[in-house]
Amino acid sequence: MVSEDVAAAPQEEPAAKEEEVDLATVETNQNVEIIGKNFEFHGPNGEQTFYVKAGEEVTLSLKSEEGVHGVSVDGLDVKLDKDGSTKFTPEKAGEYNMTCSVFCGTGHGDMTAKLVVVN
Ligand SMILES: [Cu+2]
Repeated sequence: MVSEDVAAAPQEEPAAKEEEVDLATVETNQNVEIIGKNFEFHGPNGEQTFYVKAGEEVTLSLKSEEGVHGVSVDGLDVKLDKDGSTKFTPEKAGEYNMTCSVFCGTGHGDMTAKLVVVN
């Protein structure tokens, strides 16, 4: 049933871009679990965007499965310099970049994830 005539069907692309998320109804999870690898961050389900509610405590945790990494949330005073967890309460809705806070090698700059705080 696989025909080369049927070129890429774009509607079945895996969710590489998450632009169509409705922030009013998006599912949030105050438990942000990040897995660090050489060289990427992702959640338990492969996600790289994490949605949390403003004004409620968030637990951010990092577990490095490969390499040694840290996580820093740009624009919020939140940082993990090694595996472990920390708690914070984001007050303002918005998008925050999470980057690796430990220089871990050639792919260090690729280690990003996004924290989206919704009201
Ligand atoms: Cu890193």
